[in-house]
Amino acid sequence: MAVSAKKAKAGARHERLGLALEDVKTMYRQMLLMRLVGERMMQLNRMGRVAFSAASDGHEAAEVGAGWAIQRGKDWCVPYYRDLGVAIVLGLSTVDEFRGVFAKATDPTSGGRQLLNQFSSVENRILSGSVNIATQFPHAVGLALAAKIKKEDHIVFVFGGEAATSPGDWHESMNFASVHKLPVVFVIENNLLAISTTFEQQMAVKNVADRAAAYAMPGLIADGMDVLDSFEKVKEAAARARAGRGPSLVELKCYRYLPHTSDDDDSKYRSKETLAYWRARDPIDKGRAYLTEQGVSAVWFDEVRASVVAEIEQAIDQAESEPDPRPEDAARHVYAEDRPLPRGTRA
Ligand SMILES: Cc1ncc(C[n+]2csc(CCOP(=O)(O)OP(=O)(O)O)c2C)c(N)n1
Repeated sequence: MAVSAKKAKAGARHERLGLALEDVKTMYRQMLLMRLVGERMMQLNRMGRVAFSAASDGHEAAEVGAGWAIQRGKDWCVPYYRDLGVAIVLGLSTVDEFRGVFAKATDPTSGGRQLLNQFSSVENRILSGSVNIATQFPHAVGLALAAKIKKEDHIVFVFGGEAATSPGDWHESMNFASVHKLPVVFVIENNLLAISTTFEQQMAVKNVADRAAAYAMPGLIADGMDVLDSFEKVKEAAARARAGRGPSLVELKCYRYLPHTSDDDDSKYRSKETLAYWRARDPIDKGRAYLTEQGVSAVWFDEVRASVVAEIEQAIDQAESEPDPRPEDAARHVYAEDRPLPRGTRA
């Protein structure tokens, strides 16, 4: 379309952010993959094929946008359980995701020992976390301190939900990182809910970002339903860390569409109207509208959807057919192996 081409030439948003149109199309595919994986894992749970699921629907733009600010294989990333999109951007394959969902022996993160979505990868520098809220922050700050001491030029990204800014771990980490000017970016995905606890019940400040002032660091706010805005703000914080100017806090304002997990009944704490309000602001629809404006055809969207669906179904078939972990392996990596027994004890 002539009009779209003109708009793109006039300096489209993505170009001002240093992205090519192909990059934005890749971001769109990653968001769609994340959405359809989330929906499919919830269905598999209801079908009785997987024991437990937790989807990240509604967080697509926030996570994919933030993920694009990370230099893959160079920076370290400490995600939390909602960060399927970050893991996808950093290279998690769909089949590996479903190996975790089905808790198979082949699950690369834990061989089926942990809950799903405890992302980790040595190759992609993703540090495994814990479901215990906020424990990831001291780990990330430790990584950043090590980078500073060793004069390495990578930076560290750590993610959490807004409720993760309540425990002391987060405040201590923010303070320590700021005092020592560490190269770390604190990314908070504020979806307004901590299971059933609302944002207003959780904290009295208007924005999570307001808390940054107490630690003398910038507090940026992004529209977490907009992939380019999320990318821009996290990239800005990353540039500050890369330049040795210390940590920042970035709040990505988004919303969770599905129940907290497959074991949660969200009708007990939110109305259909609230959900409809946020559904009308769908980050994937927003991404599609942007690409359409840039001249991307409807056929391309159909093709992408078909390829994502095929990739997911193939991954499910593959993962489900693989072996379950062996019961005798349950405690592997929990206790040291091949260690001599204390003197006087018998095998
Ligand atoms: C220390 C601790 N307390 C309580 C829980 C139980 N819990 C699991 S998820 C969750 C809510 C977290 O909300 P938020 O950090 O906003 O992230 P979201 O799940 O909304 O993405 C809670 C309270 C926990 N895992 N760890």
